[in-house]
Amino acid sequence: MSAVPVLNRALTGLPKAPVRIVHLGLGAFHRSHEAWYTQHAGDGPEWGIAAFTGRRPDAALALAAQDGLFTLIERSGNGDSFEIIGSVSEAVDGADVGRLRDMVSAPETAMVTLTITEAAYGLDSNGRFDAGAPGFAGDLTVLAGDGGTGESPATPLGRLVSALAARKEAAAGPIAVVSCDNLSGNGEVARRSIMGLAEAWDGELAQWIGANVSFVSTSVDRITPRTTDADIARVQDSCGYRDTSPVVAEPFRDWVISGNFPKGRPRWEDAGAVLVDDIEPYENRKLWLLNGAHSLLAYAGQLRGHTTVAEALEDRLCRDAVEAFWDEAAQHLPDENLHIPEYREALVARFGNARIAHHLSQIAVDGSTKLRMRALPVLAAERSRGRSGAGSAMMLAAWIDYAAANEKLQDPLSEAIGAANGAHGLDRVAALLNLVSHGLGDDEQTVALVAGLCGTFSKNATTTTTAARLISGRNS
Ligand code: CS2
Repeated sequence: MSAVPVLNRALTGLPKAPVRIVHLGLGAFHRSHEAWYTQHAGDGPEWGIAAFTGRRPDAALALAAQDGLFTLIERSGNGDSFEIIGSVSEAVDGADVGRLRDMVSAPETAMVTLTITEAAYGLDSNGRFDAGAPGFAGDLTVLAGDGGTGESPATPLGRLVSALAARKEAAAGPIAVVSCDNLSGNGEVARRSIMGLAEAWDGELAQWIGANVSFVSTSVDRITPRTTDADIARVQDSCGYRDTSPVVAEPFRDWVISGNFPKGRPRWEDAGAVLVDDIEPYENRKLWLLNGAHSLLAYAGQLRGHTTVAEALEDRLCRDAVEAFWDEAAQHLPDENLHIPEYREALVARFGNARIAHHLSQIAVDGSTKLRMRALPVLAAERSRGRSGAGSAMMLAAWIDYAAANEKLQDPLSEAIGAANGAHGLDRVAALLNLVSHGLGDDEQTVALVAGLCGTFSKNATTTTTAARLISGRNS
């Protein structure tokens, strides 16, 4: 019996494109989204990606052993289809900051794209950049030592600022920084964080960045669950080669982009990406309706004993809470071009794709940062119209109950959450709300509203509970 070959370029005939994109955050989402769009751009063969991992080298080592190639398993409700993606020309351990500096300072490099997670931008509970946030203070000490200590920055943005300094030194010209994280105004957030770090380190670099770096905002979308051993086995059975790093995604994908690319970009629009002047309405639609519902399901669903998004959506209590939140959010998405009813309908179908085992625990991480963007804007907009905002408050209440049920959360504020959990009753709710947004816990009405909704998603709750009636209005 002949051995199963390992995926590689000779096997596929896919050439390696020259690197013109540097990416930070080599995870499954980058591979199912930007790497796919780049492969499908008409001029894709001219645009290779050098992708750096975040904290661990594993993903880079595994991909490098396959010449950067991986299989995208597109998983619909009816079956799987397989495609080899070849746009990642180089996969690098993120700790290799020397390589990052070399790549970013190459004149051919046109952009740095980011999927570094929302929490990595170092926003404080008022949404402002905090140079004292964990990690940044250490990076600034390392940067101030100018490498004399032999150490390198450890955060993605610390590494990027070091690499931008190399580009300035090399006089390699302007460049775009493109955030692909789920933050509203992500280009502007990236600008504030990168400028904040640069200003704290070297004023001349900050000036250079101000004049040479274009910060592009994007709204990204493709549901990408974690790859399992069964997925790896399925690729081998169906494709006849061994791939240690396939990625699974739903058929749907979307990319809305706004900003300038001073050194060009792939023709992503050939693959369906949309270039717009005003990205905010698209971003709000995606962040509130998709990501907001995801967070609500992540906490409510797990409290109810569910594991995946599809399972949680089947639960009437969770589904009603989602619909109530969507009703509220839709009030603040008035543009007809956003086609909200159709968008909602499509989301129900996407979430309901039970062949995509999208784990609620994966979505539940970093809640303090995510809820700031997913629940609070709708809550504030509702309250400014004199309405209760109970649908959005429900998301906060579910997170607060989830925080009580899980001793150690994966969250940039996990320690403070642990401390706040030590308080009781309204004080506890207020302390936790203050971590999502400083001052929110001082708003007595909001605290009372959220506290009144806590307990809604207990395992034995039914749709006839008072809180459920309060949010849905459809069961009363
Ligand atoms: C999810 C997102 O984990 C999460 O917070 O809400 O990763 C979501 O699956 C993507 O934004 C879909 O495009």
